[in-house]
Amino acid sequence: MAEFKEVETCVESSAKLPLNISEVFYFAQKAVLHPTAPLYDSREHVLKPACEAALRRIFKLCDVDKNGILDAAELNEFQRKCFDSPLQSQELEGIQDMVRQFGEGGVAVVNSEPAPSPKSSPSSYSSRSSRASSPSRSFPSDLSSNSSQTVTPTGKVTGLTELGFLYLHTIFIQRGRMETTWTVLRKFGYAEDLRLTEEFLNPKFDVPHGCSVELSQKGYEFLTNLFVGFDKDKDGALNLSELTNLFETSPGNPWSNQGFPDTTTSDESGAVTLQGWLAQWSMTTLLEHKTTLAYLAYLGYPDSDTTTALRVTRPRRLDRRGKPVASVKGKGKVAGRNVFLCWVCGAAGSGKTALLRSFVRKGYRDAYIPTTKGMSVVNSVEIDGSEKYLVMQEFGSKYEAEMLRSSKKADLVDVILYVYDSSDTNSFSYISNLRQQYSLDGIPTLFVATKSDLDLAQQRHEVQPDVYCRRLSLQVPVAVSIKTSQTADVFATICRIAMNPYVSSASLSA
Ligand SMILES: Nc1nc2c(ncn2[C@@H]2O[C@H](COP(=O)(O)OP(=O)(O)OP(=O)(O)O)[C@@H](O)[C@H]2O)c(=O)[nH]1
Ligand SMILES: [Mg+2]
Repeated sequence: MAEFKEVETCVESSAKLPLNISEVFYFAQKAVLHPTAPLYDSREHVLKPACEAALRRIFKLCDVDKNGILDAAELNEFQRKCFDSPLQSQELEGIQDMVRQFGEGGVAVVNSEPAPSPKSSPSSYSSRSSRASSPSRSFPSDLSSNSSQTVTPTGKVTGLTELGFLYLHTIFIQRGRMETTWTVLRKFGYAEDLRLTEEFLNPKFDVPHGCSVELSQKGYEFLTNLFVGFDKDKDGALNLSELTNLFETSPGNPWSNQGFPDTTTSDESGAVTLQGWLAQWSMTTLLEHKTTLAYLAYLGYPDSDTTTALRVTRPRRLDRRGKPVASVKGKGKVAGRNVFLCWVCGAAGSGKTALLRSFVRKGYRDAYIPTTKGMSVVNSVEIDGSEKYLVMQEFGSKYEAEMLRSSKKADLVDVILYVYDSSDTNSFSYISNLRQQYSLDGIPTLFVATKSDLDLAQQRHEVQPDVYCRRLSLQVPVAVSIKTSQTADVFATICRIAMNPYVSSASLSA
């Protein structure tokens, strides 16, 4: 076995005596189900890099309070998730002793300060121990317990560091307990190749056409806890380094090329607030719920089934048909939907971006920067005491027509906002043409006249905007000036329309 490292086990057996017959089958099965090779380099006596990386990631996910140490409660939760059985009392202590004997830095005193992250590779310690030539089944501590704190003689509470966690798995493997490490890896969604499985990242989740996806109560709870855990300076916002830490167990910030954090509310320094964080996830879930599902897996959602963090709403079509939906509080037709999508259309320079930016409380800019690629922002809006999320999208003049042409995409829109510049004579005809070109009448609609701080211009159009709207039985345009912060409660108005879609659809009267 010393020469041929690929040999997992050597068992002396005899069919005649008989000797070790069941052992032969046991070890043969084990070699297939819990192979050593992907985990451990038997020549160098170290964990293989992919295994080490996976275990480091698992450690981070289990370290709920993010102090760099797994304390008794965290280890017990880990134990519950992986082995579904309690730790024997004293075992926690036994584990720490074992880790201490194995190498330095594996156990640390639990305090409020984060433990320094391990710099040294476990290779520096692993070579001290050699792999047992035949696996033992006597190793008792598959970490399990009704967890007692481990306390040093000086009365200090201790726990396992990331390095200690790696030591522990090295010990398991060296003692032939590969199944323990494999169980842990599989419970955390890893496949044989030590990558997260496709089913874990992208579980089956059916969304009937026209329905939308929102976060469930459990989903919001998880994301709130995550936020609180990573808000190390307790200032109620996640700054860049806190966000980087949070996304360390994932491929990175999923919104980095979408203009985040300008897409949601943040504090003056640009750190995302809890409100902004939950709003951003509400938007992601509405627009691309598969990203949310993958990130729930990456970020350590506690259920093995991540779809419990989501819920599917009823189709918008049903809300748009039938009787008008009377009350916002009503538990009738619209009850349950909390996240709404609003498209913002209008001529170039009419003030769409300014409106979107003001919605997420970003400062007004005098300079005109035309929108070249789509932009989506989200914020919460309080409607009669309940909180709704409103997602507002602008596409840029190049893509606007394409979006409006796609009836499949338009089925997912709750409100179309037609924006025109009230100081520009040609602005209104642009949206009137748009409406003529595409059949968008079934979608609830609101007109907004921007730049009300400037002189009102007569629109070069057969009828003036007020008359145009009245003819469609729609509300007359809402006049706003972002420059002077006069938003006329337009965002709440949009939400109310989204919640009462029947009453603002032009098709009924056009
Ligand atoms: N006076 C005044 N100017 C405004 C107001 N809102 C926007 N603007 C200015 O109008 C110009 C265009 O605004 P944007 O919000 O970029 O217009 P847009 O509709 O997004 O333009 P595109 O992205 O090119 O389609 C900018 O220079 C803004 O500063 C307002 O309320 N009052
Ligand atoms: Mg723009």
